[in-house]
Amino acid sequence: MKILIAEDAPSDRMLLRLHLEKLGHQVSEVSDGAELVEYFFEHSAEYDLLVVDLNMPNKTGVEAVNQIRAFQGGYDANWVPIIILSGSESDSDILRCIEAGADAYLIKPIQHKVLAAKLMAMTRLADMRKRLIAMNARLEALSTTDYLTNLPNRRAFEKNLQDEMAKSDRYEQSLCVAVIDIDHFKQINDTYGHEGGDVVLKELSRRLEKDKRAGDQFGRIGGEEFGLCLPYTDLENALIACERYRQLLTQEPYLYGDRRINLTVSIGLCEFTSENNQLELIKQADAALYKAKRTGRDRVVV
Ligand code: GH3
Ligand code: MG
Ligand code: MG
Ligand code: MG
Ligand code: MG
Repeated sequence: MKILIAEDAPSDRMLLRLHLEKLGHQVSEVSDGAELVEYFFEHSAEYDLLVVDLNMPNKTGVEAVNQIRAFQGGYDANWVPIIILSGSESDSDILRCIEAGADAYLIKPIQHKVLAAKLMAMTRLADMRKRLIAMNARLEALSTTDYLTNLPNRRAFEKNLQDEMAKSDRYEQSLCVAVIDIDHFKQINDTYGHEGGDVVLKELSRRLEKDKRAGDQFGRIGGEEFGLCLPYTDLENALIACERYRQLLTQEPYLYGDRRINLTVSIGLCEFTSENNQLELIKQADAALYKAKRTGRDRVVV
């Protein structure tokens, strides 16, 4: 483990360091509470554990721990366990330290075996936490990513759109939304099988992600339907962008084994105004899409 010690008494600090190093840990040290807070805020990602003396000048161990815990809540990726060392056996001191956010309290003089045991327990705590964070990140990715195409799914797309709408409102910037739908996709499935259809959906998504303008956001919002959010873009420029996307998706055939699949897409586009909410916005883009379908497909309609 990489351990940071905060201890004002030089001899205590040296003994502690030697002992921890003998146990195989890497140790750095600071000599008071203020130094601890300042140093740790800069280097929190580098350490696995803090060992903090209770009585120190400038800032006590409790004050330092309080500040560190206020700065990094329980879900901060750089959270580390903290052990307090103190000469005081007072129950209220123990309570104070744990309340401030310390995870263990050891009474000086430190018994080496007790310290080794606490280190083991703290390591277990830190490992469990790391695993929870990793699991949480995996679940988060699963719940926002479309399994087939790896694009944001409908839920994630709507969340991103909501955020962009709020920004657009606040900074008085234009924002456009489009729905892209593959024309006669059922026929593609009928001709090449569902697997051929899937290959097309994946390749189409890859093209969108690869050649999208900076800031544009896509999501798979239905079977063969994709949402497009164009921040900082007025209708005139959105039309140009959508026309470019239409060509990107339709100019080159899609390869399925040795077969080449040609397709067209229809795009419905609309502009966000502070009067329409998200639901209405997508509905409006859907209405434009319907019009594109009715008037011959293979086109962008506002
Ligand atoms: P239109 O031009 O009017 O949009 O016609 P369309 O055939 O594209 O529209 P329709 O809504 O009738 O058909 C969409 C098809 O998309 C039907 C459905 O089986 C297919 N589909 C939906 N999700 C998937 C998928 O994940 N993979 C594959 N291969 N096909 C899918
Ligand atoms: Mg001290
Ligand atoms: Mg349809
Ligand atoms: Mg379709
Ligand atoms: Mg459709």
